[in-house]
Amino acid sequence: MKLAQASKFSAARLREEFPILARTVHGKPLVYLDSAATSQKPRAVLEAMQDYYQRTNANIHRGVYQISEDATTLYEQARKRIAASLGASPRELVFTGNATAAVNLVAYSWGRSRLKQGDVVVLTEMEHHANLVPWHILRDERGIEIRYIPVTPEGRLDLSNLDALLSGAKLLGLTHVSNVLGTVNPVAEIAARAHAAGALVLVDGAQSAPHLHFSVADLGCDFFVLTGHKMFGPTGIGGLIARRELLDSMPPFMGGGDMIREVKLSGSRWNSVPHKFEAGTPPIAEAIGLGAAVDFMESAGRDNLEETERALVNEAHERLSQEPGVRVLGPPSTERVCLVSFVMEGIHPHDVAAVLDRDAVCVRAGHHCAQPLHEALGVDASARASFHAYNQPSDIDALIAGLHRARALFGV
Ligand code: 7TS
Repeated sequence: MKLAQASKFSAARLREEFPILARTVHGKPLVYLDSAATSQKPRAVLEAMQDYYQRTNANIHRGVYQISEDATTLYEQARKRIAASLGASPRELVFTGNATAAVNLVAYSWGRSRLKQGDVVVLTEMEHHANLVPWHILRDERGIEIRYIPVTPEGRLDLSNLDALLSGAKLLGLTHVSNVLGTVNPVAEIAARAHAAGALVLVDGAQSAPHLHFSVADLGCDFFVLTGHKMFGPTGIGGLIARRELLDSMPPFMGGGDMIREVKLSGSRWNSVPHKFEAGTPPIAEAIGLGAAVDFMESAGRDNLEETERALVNEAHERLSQEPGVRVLGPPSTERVCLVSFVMEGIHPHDVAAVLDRDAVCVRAGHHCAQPLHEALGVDASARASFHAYNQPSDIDALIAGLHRARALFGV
């Protein structure tokens, strides 16, 4: 990757590594402000995947021939690099299809083997549906109790009643960064309090791993879920990071090839972790792509990426806050990363997004799979501009100009 050779980080050079950002839509330059939904992919990721398919494509963990062994090595090396980038050991990283699959793995395997009627799981009102619905399914099936940490009108977790909520809880599940508010939650502090109450902690890192530089160990959680496509990687690959003994003690979630040590008609014995949780042919090219994405972030410098993005989010937050008739959701920009959601007086978020699309500005509108959070904030929907380090200040100009056009068009 060229950035690795660059002595000094350049945001403009980073941007050039993303081929899609050079295209036009409706005859206008693409302004991509929906990275919280999925990030764009750098050339290094596209090339790593294409190279795998062109030179090494074979199934893994089973071939005795060279290219199968090479594919296995590439897949397991990707696991090592991805785990290391999050301060974890490769044996603690189970590859899944995405963050949703990782939460479901915990709910199905850990949840169904450990939770019985009346057991308590604590979640927050800020969760993405991916960390709500699997627990709702379990509640309907097992009769567990779910309690919620409320959100303040400013978009922070209200921790004033935390100890009471945690009393008797078996698990606390919370998002590290809100996909609607950008709020960075004080996960380490909350995890310590949950552990003191005897609960395990699941952290949803879908929005934090792409934007913040941290070690999962420092969060003090037991389960951490991530999704590759928001961190410059391809779709179809995510992960669950969990303590080794915890994974060892959990039953398999899905059964099939590769997750077994031995199968007889009378029964099966499981493979060791993480393979015990990776039944069937895994997303090989996708894991390799995510490994390349992690290398890309590291060669650009995680701190450089964070700094570039922080400046963009600060500016977007400031300018949107000054717009008449615009209500920005969530905390000040010092407490948030990666995105700014807002509502405009007199114009539905879907209409805002549709007007912006005419200028090739891509934002998401709706409840962003966080319906309870929108309800808590007293809005049906919002528009959301989200960033990665490949965005540039002129993207914010285009966003603001689009909002002015929307206001003129709707006469508000
Ligand atoms: N958790 C959070 C906090 C998320 O933002 C998302 C996706 C997920 C979990 C699920 O990730 P997946 O890869 O399994 O789908 N969030 C969004 C979003 O905000 N807009 O589109 C997807």
